[in-house]
Amino acid sequence: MFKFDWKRIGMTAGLSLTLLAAGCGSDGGSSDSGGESGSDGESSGKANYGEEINYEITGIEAGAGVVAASQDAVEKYDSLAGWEVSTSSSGAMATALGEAIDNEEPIVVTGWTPHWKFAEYDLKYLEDPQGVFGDAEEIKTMVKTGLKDEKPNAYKILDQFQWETSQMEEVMLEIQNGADPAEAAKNWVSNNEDAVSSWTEGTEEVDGKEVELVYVNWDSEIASTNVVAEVMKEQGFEVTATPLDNGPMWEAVANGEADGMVAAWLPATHGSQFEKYGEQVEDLGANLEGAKIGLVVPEYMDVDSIEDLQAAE
Ligand code: PBE
Repeated sequence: MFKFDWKRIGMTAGLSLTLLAAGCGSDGGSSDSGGESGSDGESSGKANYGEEINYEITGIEAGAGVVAASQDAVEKYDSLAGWEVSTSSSGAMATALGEAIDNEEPIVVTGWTPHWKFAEYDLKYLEDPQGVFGDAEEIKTMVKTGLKDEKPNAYKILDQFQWETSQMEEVMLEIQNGADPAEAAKNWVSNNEDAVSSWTEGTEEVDGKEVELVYVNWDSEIASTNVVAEVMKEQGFEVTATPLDNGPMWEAVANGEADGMVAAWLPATHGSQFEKYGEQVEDLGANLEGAKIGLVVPEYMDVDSIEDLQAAE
C-alpha cells in the first residue's frame, strides 16, 4: 500500500559516499591553515575548510526539512556561495561524520537534536545569524481525521505520548550501539513505567486492533516510533510501522492510509508539509520540545558561525 523507496535511497547514499571520498582525499591531517588563504579579502583568520571538503555540506534524505533549510542557507549566506548540499541517507551522513572525526578531518553535516551523535562525538552547531534554520522546534504528533471515533484508545495513547530529549536519546544511543530498534524500545518501555503509564492512562486494552504508523528512517524517529509502537502493542494493538520519505509520510496521514505519525518537526523544518497537509490531519500537539536543526561540525574545527565558512571562488 505504501511506496517504498529503498532502491533510490540506496543509490543516492552510494553516490554521495563516492563524492565524499573524492572530497576528502586531497589533504590528510587536520587543517589549520588559518588566515593564509585570506586573499579574498574576507580574511577572518579562520581556516578555509571549503576547499578541503569540496564546498560540500553532507546532507541526508532529499526530502528532509534540514536539507531544504541547508539549500536555503546556501542561497542566503555569501559565505556559502558555490557550496552544495549532497543528499544521501541519515545513516550515510553518520558514517561520513564518524570517518571524518576518526581522521580529524573537516566536515559540515546537516544536523539535528535530539541525536546520539552529540553523546558520541564533540560537536557544535554553527551559529546561524540569519536564522535560516529557525529557532527551537517541536516534534508533534499528527493523526488522520476521524481517528478519535474510529480507534479512541489508539488516539488517546498518541495524544498522551510526550517525552524529553534525554529520554529519546537513551533509545537512540542503544540502537546506535547495536540494539535492534524494537528491542531497544522494549527495554526502554519496561524501564520507564511511569512515563508509559501516563501515556496509556484512561485507555482500555484492545484485542488485536490494527494501527498503522508511518515514519521516516531518521534516527530520532526510529526511536520514537518504535517506542510508541511497543506501548501500543502492550495494550493489545497490532501495530505496523512503515518507513517512508518525508512527503509520503505526511501524505499517508492526510489521506487516511495511515493512522498517524509522531515525526512532524514544526514550525520550521516541516513547515511546507504542514502548509500542504495541515488541514487534512489532526494536530495532537508536541510530543517533544526543544528540538533543533542546523549545520553541525566537529568541535576541533576553527569555525563558530556559518559566516566563518568561505565561498567557493
Ligand atoms: N530531521 C530529523 C528531519 C526531521 C527529523 C531533522 C532529519 C528533517 O530534517 O526533516
